[in-house]
Amino acid sequence: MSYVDEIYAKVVEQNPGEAEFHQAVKEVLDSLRVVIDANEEKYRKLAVLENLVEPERIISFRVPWVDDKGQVQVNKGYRVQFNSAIGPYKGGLRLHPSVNQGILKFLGFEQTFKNSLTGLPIGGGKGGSNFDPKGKSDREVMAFCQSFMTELYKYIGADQDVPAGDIGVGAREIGYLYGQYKRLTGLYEGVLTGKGLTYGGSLARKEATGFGLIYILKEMLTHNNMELAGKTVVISGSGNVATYAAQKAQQFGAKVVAMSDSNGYVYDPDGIKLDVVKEIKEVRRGRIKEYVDAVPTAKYTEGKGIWTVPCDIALPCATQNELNLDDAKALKANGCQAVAEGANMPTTREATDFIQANGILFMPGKAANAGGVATSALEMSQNSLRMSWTFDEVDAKLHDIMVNIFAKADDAAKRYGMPGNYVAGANIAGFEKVVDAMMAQGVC
Ligand code: NDP
Ligand code: 2IT
Repeated sequence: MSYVDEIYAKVVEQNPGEAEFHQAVKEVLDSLRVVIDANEEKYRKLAVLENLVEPERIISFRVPWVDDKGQVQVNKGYRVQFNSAIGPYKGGLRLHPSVNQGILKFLGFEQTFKNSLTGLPIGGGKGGSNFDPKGKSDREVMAFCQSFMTELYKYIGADQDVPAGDIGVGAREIGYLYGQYKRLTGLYEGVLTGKGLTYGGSLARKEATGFGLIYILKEMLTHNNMELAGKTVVISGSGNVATYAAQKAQQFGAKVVAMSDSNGYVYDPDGIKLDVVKEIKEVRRGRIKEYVDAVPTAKYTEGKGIWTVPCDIALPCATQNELNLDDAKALKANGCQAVAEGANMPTTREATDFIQANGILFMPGKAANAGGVATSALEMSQNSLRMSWTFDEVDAKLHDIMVNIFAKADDAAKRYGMPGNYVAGANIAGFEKVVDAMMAQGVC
């Protein structure tokens, strides 16, 4: 059996019930086959793949808190410290009822390669809880965050592990988490990123994932003799990534016609009005269906189905496995020319294979959404320097990083005879740096 197949079989056997983790490992290992086969003896001897698929550490803990009725609630909390070969663990915290250890392992595994691709000194990690922030009061969210940090603070630090936001974690949650870390440790340090601008946050971090997605999309289009201006774009989700992807796409002259949340999607043939979306989502924490109250010419459809809206470019920016084979076929039938993943693993393996086999350009999440974590690393740099850069300075660095990530993925794909296969390119380029650092540091 090949080394790759052997390791994948072990991952399935030793991590039962963790479907998303299996999926992420398989997708990465499959596209690394060429590299691994060429170095099989050396990698086997050093157990490179065994090390790569096993998190360095998983911290799992109880999170008790009191709700507004005086009832004690208990959630599960986790931090997966996946790989520290190239820097302190770095990656977001997700608060969503679906969170479990397998999902956080898939995210931590992906994060390791993504962070490597940024070119910045950050290892891979991910954490979170099955706590559902939806419908909770600010006080309840604060109580949860304080309890979560009361356990987590023992394992993190500015040079050790630096969490940030992800689904369900934005400026409000980071603020409560930071306050509790400071109170428990007495340290005012860059232990979290995505902080508010008054206490160490970086300009452009909020926008970074969405902006970065559009910068790399534009790069991919340009290299394939296409333009973003004038294109029709569909974006799933209406959270942090989706909103700022839409904003940057519009700035470049594209027309965003649909956005969604977990209840349904809105279609606005005149182009989504982002001030309306921001008012609903960022100010009122409301539902996307409220969009039609402000824009009666738009149409709201309950349930899934956003990928049936005709578009030139599809940007899945909500969650994992939200774009399946049928969705990919619908996109193709409607003439879609490019897909770039704002979310982590939003496209199923079958859908990815179909998209690539049908000549639709495809940029995988670990390259496409790396702008968020890259800007988090820039926030860490600013905290260490005890300085802040201007919005334009951070944005320019973000732009350069995304252009570089495209170049690395493009180059690795070409080096291994798969030009245009940015999935393989991103995985290979991310892998090369992490594995080089792991081997240089010996058995540890
Ligand atoms: P937000 O919480 O701000 O927004 C998430 C959006 O996705 C919401 O519209 C939400 O709808 C929707 N969504 C979440 N879960 C589901 C689900 N199970 N089914 C359908 N819709 C869902 O999160 P972000 O925008 O920060 O994150 C979106 C994606 O981008 C995630 O995959 C995340 O891992 C990834 N990412 C985020 C980065 C960041 O910097 N924030 C960086 C890189 C990647 P609803 O409100 O109804 O739940
Ligand atoms: O998936 C991701 O890259 C993030 N949620 C951002 C992580 C970070 O540390 O900024």
